[in-house]
Amino acid sequence: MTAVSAAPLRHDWTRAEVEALFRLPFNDLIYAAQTAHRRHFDANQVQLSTLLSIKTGGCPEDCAYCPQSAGFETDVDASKLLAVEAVLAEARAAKDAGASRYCMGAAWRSPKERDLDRVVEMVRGVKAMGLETCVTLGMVDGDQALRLKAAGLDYYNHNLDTSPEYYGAIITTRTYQDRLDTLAAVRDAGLNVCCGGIVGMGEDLDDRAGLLVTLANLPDHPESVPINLLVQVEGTKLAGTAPLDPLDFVRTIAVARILMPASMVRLSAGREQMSDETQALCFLAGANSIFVGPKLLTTDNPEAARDARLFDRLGLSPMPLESAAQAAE
Ligand code: SAM
Ligand code: DTB
Ligand code: SF4
Repeated sequence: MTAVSAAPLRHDWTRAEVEALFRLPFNDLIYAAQTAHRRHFDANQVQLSTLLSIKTGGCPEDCAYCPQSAGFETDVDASKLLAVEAVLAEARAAKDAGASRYCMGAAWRSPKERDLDRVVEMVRGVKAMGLETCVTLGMVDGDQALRLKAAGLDYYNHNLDTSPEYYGAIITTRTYQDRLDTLAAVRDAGLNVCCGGIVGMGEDLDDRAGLLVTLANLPDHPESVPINLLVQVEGTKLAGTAPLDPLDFVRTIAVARILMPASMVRLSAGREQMSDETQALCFLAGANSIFVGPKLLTTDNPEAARDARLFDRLGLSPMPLESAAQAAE
């Protein structure tokens, strides 16, 4: 099935409208989300991405969820920026394992120029393998975004994480506006935007609505919207947070799909802790991208065999690179 055009994309959602979507009877919400999904995508294809931490831990930021913040005692060992060749070897292996997109993440507030030089080489090399490329390096300015674009970068990931109201309870070392400024720099450089957030951080329904309405009302919808379920890591400020009802997670995916129908909605962190049945509901609600491989950045992700079994049980197949690229057109 090829993508068909649908109603024009909206950027004028009100908070009340989005909260009302969250409160729909579950079946009505999922039906609306699946309908929107089928207007733009093949409902039985899911994009496979691979993630690599190219610089781990020791981060100066205080994000309350993050095991890589230097402010928390966690099991994460800090390491320096990897060598270009080491990253390219990992990317080759990911391609051989069937990934069509390769994402590289660094535990930085923002990249230093010398570090960016090396990341530019990584992007060039991964792109030359025919993989879609994505990096997440913290805050970037216009010049840095342009250098990454020139190297062949397809997507820049930078999350808003939560609603503007709840944000201050999660991060104090950079502002919501800092994040919006980075997103504008990325967009102005002609890069595709990958931007989403985390749920299960003790926020309420209004905050989940506030995150999604902010994303949907950006001048352009992010082409990729990662929805992470908090992975609770011992030692971080959010360890011990009351877990989110899995059906409220599914609702978040469904509302993201309805608000941003032509974007890739990525079922990101938290799959290792989720049942196969919850993941199946996420796909039904319109999630069409996942990270594969045994690790996210520092935490566990399902083993390849579990994902292969799940795809088999659900009759899902990996999305070809060309179909994923259409979402970014
Ligand atoms: N340091 C850069 C930054 O924060 O801009 C890039 C890497 S950072 C680890 C990328 C994203 O991972 C964060 O924005 C957050 O949404 C997500 N993340 C980090 N720790 C997480 C956790 N424990 N559970 C779920 N998502 C998490
Ligand atoms: C995103 O939104 N989720 C990914 C990716 N962007 C870089 C990262 C998830 C990290 C989960 C915690 C960890 O493994 O350290
Ligand atoms: Fe640092 Fe990114 Fe973790 Fe925040 S989310 S502490 S910026 S690595």
